[in-house]
Amino acid sequence: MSNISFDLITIFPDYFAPLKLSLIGKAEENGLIDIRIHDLREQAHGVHKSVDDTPYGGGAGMVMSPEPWGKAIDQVLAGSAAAIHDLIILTPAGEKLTQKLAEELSHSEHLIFACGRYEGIDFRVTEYYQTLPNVRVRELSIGDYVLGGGEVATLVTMEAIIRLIPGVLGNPESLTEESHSLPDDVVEYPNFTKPATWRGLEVPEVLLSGNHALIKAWRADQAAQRTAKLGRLTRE
Ligand code: JEK
Repeated sequence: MSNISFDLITIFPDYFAPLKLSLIGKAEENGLIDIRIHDLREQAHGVHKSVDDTPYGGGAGMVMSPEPWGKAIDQVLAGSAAAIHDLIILTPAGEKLTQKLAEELSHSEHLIFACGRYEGIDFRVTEYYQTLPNVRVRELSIGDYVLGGGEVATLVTMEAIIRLIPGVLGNPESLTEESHSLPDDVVEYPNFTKPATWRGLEVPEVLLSGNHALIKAWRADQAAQRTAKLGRLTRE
């Protein structure tokens, strides 16, 4: 059994309430994964428990100080028996999350997610943990738009990873299908279910025909049309 551990570090632990729900909640209940959430603020000192400061070199906004991050990450590392740790730092400047990367990360033993806020985390945190032989640091972005922090990006990344862990999905057939058509280069055909007529709209007749070869060809054609419309390249 895999039993991947996830440690999330954030100043907003409440963002992770939805991890109790649905697929991820079940995976944790079933013992397939372990999730621990850490409040970065607990590593901050002083009356204000401040975790940010003004940027060297000037500029707008605030930068997260390295000290609380170092303490929080060291504590997580000390509490883990894993041989290798993947430290994921979400940042708009990161490598784009892809299905291929999610697949790779689903084989990890221990994933640590650093969720920044403000303008992000002092870069020396990335630099320091890159020097440790048992830590793989990855700066990731979930897409080309600007979020307010790393929490939602962490939820997205975790969902993409966790559904790939053996035993998490009820129907692993869909995973086999996905491995042949990655979502970043092949677009799905449209789906229909009952009733056959809804608000005057009919389900395409071919899908009611029972002719599986014809259905397969129709779906391939629909997927190709949608793919072309998005200006993407179809494989084959
Ligand atoms: C982590 C803080 C907010 C907002 C500065 C960035 C170019 C300068 C940081 N796909 C994704 N989008 N956004 C994030 C993400 C955002 C974060 C943090 C992840 C921590 N923020 C923030 C603005 C800026 N600009 C764009 C111009 C920096 C993300 C992921 N993953």
